[in-house]
Amino acid sequence: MTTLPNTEKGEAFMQRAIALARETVALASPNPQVGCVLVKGGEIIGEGTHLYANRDHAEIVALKQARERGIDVTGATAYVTLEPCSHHGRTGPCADALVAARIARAVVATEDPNPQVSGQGIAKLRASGIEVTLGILQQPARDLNDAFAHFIQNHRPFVTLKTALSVDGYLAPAPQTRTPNQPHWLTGPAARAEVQRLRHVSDAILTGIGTVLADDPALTDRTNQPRRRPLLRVILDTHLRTPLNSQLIRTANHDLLIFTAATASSEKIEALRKAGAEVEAIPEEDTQLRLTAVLKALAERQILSLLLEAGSHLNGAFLRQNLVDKAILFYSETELGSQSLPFAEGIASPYLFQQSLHRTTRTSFDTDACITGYLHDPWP
Ligand code: AOF
Ligand code: ZN
Repeated sequence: MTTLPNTEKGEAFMQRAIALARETVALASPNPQVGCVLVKGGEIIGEGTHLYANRDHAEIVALKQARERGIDVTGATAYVTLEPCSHHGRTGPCADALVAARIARAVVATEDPNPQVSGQGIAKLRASGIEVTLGILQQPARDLNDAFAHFIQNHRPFVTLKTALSVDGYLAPAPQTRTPNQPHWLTGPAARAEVQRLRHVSDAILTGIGTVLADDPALTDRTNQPRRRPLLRVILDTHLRTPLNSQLIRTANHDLLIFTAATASSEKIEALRKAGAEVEAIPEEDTQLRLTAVLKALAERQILSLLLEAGSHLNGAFLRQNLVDKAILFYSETELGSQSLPFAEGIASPYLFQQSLHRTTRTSFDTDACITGYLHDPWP
């Protein structure tokens, strides 16, 4: 008798595979987060995840674990959060390894959006007589790999705009009413901890020179959770005004990238490089750095996910150019008043903007509300 994969037990094994995949946050990129659970006789006989540093895919790790325990995997069921691959990349095809291992069934949460695989891994398994069930817990499995899915199809990072707003929809007090070099906090500690988590799940974070001068932010991932590569901190600074004594420069450690105009002064470039920043020229468009060129340069560095933590100007530019894929808006209970800075230049109200989001969720962090939603669905 075979247990049906869509029974509660089947779902529980897939839940376990998803939980395993979730643990690889910041350790799998630029590959997807994947988990695999091998089950025989109703028992888990092997488990695996993919860590980019270790090369082996999740299925291979799980097969090795079962074999190391001296267990024969013949006839087992593999629960995998992503379709087993069919191609030769840094490793051989997992579909072939599962066929060679003579498993009986595969339960797959979602197809691989990688055009080199998409459907072919499943086809390979089926052609070898392995029974494949597709789509168990598809949405939570996909949620783990939004950035991967977007990147592998569009060759551009998945951009998440994050902002903290007043209850009346403003980003910050007007500059003339503020103390320079000091951030103005709207949201509380719980929301700020969530922002740290958002930084942790991102490959890079980007802001503009305006925010650097106004807030002197560090833009670091302070979760103390392991990451395979440092969070790349990116500044758009057309005229190289980043102060040498800014927090960003003082904490630079092979993780600070300044994009500037081709016309930037070579002395300034030299000084910033000496201070530990990497400086790269980007073509201009209407006196601004071309954002599509910025995203292309980041893609070349294998940046799959980009967190935009910027001011009105860049928020507006990214949104107007339709380059934001997901938005996360925190609303505090504080009121700022109509003289304050807008959430995004050219966009009258964040509440109106929210109407254009899909798959919105509402949560709260103490007294702060959090609205998330997609502008583009990263999955095909
Ligand atoms: C799987 N299981 O655990 C992962 C998969 O260069 P490679 O060989 O590491 O291949 C990377 C591609 O393999 C990646 O783009 C995605 O399509 C797939 N990832 N596949 O069967 C895994 N991580
Ligand atoms: Zn694979």
